[in-house]
Amino acid sequence: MDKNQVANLLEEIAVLLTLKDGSSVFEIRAYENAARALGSLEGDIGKLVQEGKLKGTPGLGPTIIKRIEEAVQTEHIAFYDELVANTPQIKLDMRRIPGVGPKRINMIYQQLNVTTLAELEQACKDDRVAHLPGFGKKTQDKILQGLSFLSQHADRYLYDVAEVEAERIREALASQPGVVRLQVAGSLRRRRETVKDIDMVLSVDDQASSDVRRAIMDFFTSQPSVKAITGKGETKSSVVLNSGIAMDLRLVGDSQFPYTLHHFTGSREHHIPLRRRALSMNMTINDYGLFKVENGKETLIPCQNETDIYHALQMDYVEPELREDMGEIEAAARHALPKLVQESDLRGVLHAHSTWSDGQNSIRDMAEACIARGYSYLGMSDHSRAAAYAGGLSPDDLKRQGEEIDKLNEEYAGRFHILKGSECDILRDGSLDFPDEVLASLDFVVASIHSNFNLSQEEQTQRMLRAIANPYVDIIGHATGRILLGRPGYPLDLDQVIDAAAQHGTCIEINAHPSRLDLDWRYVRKARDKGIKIPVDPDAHALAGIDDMRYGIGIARKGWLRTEDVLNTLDFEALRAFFHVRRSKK
Ligand code: DGT
Ligand code: CA
Ligand code: ZN
Repeated sequence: MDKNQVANLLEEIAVLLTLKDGSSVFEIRAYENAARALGSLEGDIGKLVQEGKLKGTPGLGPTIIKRIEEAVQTEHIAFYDELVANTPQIKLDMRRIPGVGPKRINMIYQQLNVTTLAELEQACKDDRVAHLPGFGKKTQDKILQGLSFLSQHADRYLYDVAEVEAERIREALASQPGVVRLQVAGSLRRRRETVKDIDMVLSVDDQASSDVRRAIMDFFTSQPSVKAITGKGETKSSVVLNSGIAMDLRLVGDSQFPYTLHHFTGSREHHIPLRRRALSMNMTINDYGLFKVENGKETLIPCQNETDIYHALQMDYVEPELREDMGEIEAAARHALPKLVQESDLRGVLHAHSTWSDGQNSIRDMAEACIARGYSYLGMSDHSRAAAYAGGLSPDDLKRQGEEIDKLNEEYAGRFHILKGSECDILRDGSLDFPDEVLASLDFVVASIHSNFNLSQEEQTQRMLRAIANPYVDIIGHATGRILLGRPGYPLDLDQVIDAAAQHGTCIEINAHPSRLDLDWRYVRKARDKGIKIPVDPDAHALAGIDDMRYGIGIARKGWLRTEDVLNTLDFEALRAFFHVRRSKK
């Protein structure tokens, strides 16, 4: 387990304790603090455990250190498993309803005697939830909306959660005798923001015996992360993992691998026009192969890899991220696909928080972490005063923070640069939380909505348009405010927002946090087509958050972005010039 997974597990323990009768507040806080402490720790957790270096870390008591060691050494925490087993299923189910926290869950459980979400829905419809102490009609409506959101997103998982699970199994399988090729397929390979299940394709030698195939399938279904086996054969096995994610493994002879990988990578939507193209060229394509059809007879067109398949169809290779039927088939046929941005193209980090607001690390620690990752700049953007819950800064704080940044920049003497910025709240009327002269004193400004989510679409759009038109707003942060699998974004006419951003030269970020991935990739493409520069921003609240940029790159690629479309692929001088020019134009 890596640090983030352990921290997540500790956080889960805190929540489960809250759901348990008679837990001590201190114990709950201890797990919350420990999760936070881990997030701000630099270095490999396995190594820290091995060298006994966790002792003395602020926020980590002896019991919790033991649990962390257990997690690292055994991949699980028995105390957590026990808590899960002892929590009523309906409480766990209710956790997935957007906007319902542990306190409400406990109240519903104690007072209403519901055992399923369907029963809870009925209780809302019978008006029984509104009458609970501290609930009311509005809360009841919100729960109903949450339940409907949930049923639309049932059984999907965040990309990062599925990726970790898939990678663990891929690594284990890769070392098995007889495995020739092995690759993740499906929506995970296409880097969708959420996935239903994990699809994997594995090949063995065409002549491999049944024994070899069976041994691989036995090994797969006996992995420690497998909770249940739902199907088992020599060509396909299906399991459910401990996390609840289902996984299919398909096993083929190596000559069939490219076709099968291509088929199960999808998407279904990509395959439809592709199949049409094949037919128009007297070919047919399925998971067994690509065939030339002549006089009703099919002959296999030999392909070593997916590139060969696309070439046989007189197309350029289509990256998995683009296989969504968004015009990639025609572009590949015209040899006009974009050369997609890569993580290694990123030169620096914009949109990050420090202990000045709700971040967990100092500016210096954040800067050092950026340097360690090869970046050459860090744009700090702590919250503004309206975000009081997040320790938002006053103009005076901002000035003092600027002095700290000046000192650090002096120390780094051009080796590394910290930009002075703010994640400034967009107020209800679309004005900004700082007056112009304060904003003008900064190197760059991210403007975000953190309040008044309930305005009408018209009001919310006008609010956003006003912020976009503000000459000191360089970047719009997490444009829609959505939390994947958590809550939909506030209502916004994104086409109007994109038009306005293009007109004013305002950037719209891809917030790389795996629960946000906001702007959505479908709109990233539209923004790019209008010439908007798009930074990939980690919105890091701790050192570990900086590593989220890779999820943002996945979304950038799904949005057809090239290096030149992504703002923070610019080097420091070019970035500074970019902000300078766009501000002086106003
Ligand atoms: P997901 O699992 O909902 O996140 O999305 P996918 O794309 O991974 O969908 P999944 O797991 O149902 O199937 C994986 C790929 O296999 C899919 O993208 C295309 C291919 N596939 C599966 N079933 C069918 C089918 O009935 N027709 C066609 N044309 N392709 C299919
Ligand atoms: Ca899938
Ligand atoms: Zn924010």
